Amino acid sequence: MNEKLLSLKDEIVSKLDQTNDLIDLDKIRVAYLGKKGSITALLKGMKDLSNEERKNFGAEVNQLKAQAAQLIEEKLADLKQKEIQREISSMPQFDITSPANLERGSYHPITLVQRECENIFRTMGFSIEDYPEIVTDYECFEALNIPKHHPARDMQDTYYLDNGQLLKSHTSAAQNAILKKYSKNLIENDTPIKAIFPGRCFRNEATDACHENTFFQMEGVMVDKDISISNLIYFMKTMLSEVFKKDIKVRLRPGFFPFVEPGFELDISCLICGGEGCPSCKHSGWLELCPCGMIHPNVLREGGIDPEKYTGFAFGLGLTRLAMMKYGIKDIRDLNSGSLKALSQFTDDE
Ligand code: FA5
Repeated sequence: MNEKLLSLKDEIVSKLDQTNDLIDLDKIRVAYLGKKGSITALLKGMKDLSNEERKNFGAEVNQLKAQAAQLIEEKLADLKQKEIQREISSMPQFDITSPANLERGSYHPITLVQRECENIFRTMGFSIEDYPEIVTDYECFEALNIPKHHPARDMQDTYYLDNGQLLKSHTSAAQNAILKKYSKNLIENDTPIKAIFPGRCFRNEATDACHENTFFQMEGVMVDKDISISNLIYFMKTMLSEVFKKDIKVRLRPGFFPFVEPGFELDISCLICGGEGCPSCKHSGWLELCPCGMIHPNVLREGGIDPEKYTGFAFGLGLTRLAMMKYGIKDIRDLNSGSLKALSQFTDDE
């Protein structure tokens, strides 16, 4: 590689070494690989070179481009992992070694958070639905605008039974059945569909402090005439403010899920620093909590609802993540450990 390119590579490596922040990382990506980035400029400038020069130089610039992209990708994975660890370690302490209170049984932390969310949504007119853990490919994927071989399936590899059924990888698997169950009432009686459906989900993935192969989500849908993103924001904000017992600011960022359009990631203002910016929220003042969006017309249609007349929102709250944040549980694996020492710290007056 020629000297100029080598020094550019050194410059990128050194900048990446000094970066501890996703925003800065993106600035680096744009500065080198963006439309006006320096590596892109080198590629554009090749038109002025002779054929021979272009051949050698082009190969080297492309090599540098691939190396830079890989270095940035690795840094991104590293920063994301550190960010999750930081978020978890700055939570209130949960002591797995504290003596077990075996005199009195206690509810599991996820049960407590789930019941709290259910009560809040019930007061806002939502029904609570139960749904099987074993579902079909149609329920989990096809009805959600994820046909066979769609790349979105890669994110949700799960466990399959010999008969082709599978352990549901997300609570969205119940969406189609819920829409079908209530569509008649919506169309004939103008009764909006308002339902939440908490449930256990399964994914074939390596476990770590923040990922389990078995975890809980809570899905919610609302469908009616003229439902908009403002309704979604209102319900999420109300629910989160109740759960955390304080006013919670929320914001939406674009996110992709084939069953919503547009799709978002909903962030909450950081509970540790109150939105001022701290290491837990990578100094942005925000924490990622709940993917959501406006239900895709194909999904509404598949549920027997005319997307020309009705619109709706859906969200998929990570209930296990919420329980971890609320109770300051550092390692997700403690929740499935069955350890009475760990779990008996939670009591409920019910
Ligand atoms: C979904 O599962 C979508 N079905 C959510 C959705 C619903 C989007 C409706 C739009 C409309 P995702 O794969 O990001 O999205 O998971 C949602 C949440 O589940 C995550 O934010 C996280 O809190 C939780 N989650 C996902 N995988 C795991 C895991 N392995 N361990 C623990 N929690 C997990």
